Amino acid sequence: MRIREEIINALKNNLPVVAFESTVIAHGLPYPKNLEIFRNLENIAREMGCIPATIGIFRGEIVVGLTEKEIVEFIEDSPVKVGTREIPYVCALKKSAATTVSATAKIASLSGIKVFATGGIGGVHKGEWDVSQDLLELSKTNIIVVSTGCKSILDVKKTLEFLETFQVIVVGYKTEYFPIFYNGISSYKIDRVDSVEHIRNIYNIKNEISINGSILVANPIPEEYVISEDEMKKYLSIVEKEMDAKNISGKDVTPYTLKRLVELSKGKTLEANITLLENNAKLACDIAKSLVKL
Ligand code: PSU
Ligand code: MN
Repeated sequence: MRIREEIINALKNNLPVVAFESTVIAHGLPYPKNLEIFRNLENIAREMGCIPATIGIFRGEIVVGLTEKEIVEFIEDSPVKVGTREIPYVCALKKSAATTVSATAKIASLSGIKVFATGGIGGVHKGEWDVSQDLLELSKTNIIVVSTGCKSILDVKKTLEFLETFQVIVVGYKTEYFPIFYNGISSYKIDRVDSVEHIRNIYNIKNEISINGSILVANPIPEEYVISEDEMKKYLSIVEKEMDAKNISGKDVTPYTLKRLVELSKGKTLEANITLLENNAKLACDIAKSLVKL
């Protein structure tokens, strides 16, 4: 594992560091917009006084803090998508791989990073058994993950029940309903927090009483980017039929769905995705800064 020197120094000196995942860049967003978004997220972090750490596997090496040059080469490598359990496999083959929420959370926490910003977490899919490693990783790894809840294609109720069974702390930032995108919020109630100080206190208490696992901070999508449930249903029924016909399953479901939604919505879901990623990056930075305050 290689951690960029700036990040090692920041962690040593108690400066705020925020991790970002690489699956959303490599598999969740179209090229070359994805590169622009990567740069945007890193710039937002810097403008807010934090050090960004984009995580991925680059030619067999786990990298915490991919550089601009590396991320370009990384995307050219057409990296596969890996959750935690696939990390050893791709490293042994010296391949490049994009890390999902599970893999990124695991690597970030191993390197001492406490806050991680993403778009949406994986969850329990509708229909036959398909449960993301993200959920299990969140129950084992000590990190604060800021996300816009999860996508409405998932079984939101079962996802929340899973998180409860595995004792993952879930809080809504300025909302008591679990957010989903692109519809805004679901009808499922969660605990509400209204400040980053509250999140910091929950984090400290959780650690004092040795509750293992993450805090999932669910940050809703801004109102202007909400797409109505009816409109989403229309797109999703098309995507589901296509996936059935093409036999798309397992880890290809999310990337395929994201790509088709962008096309079917004529870019609306892409705009929403970009905004929510930026929004989550900002909240993650505020949390990271609050954690390093003495
Ligand atoms: N949900 C999104 N956008 C994404 C992902 C999920 O709205 O980019 C990505 C994340 O990296 C997440 C992964 O960790 O997909 C989950 O994939 P799976 O369901 O195969 O575990
Ligand atoms: Mn899956």
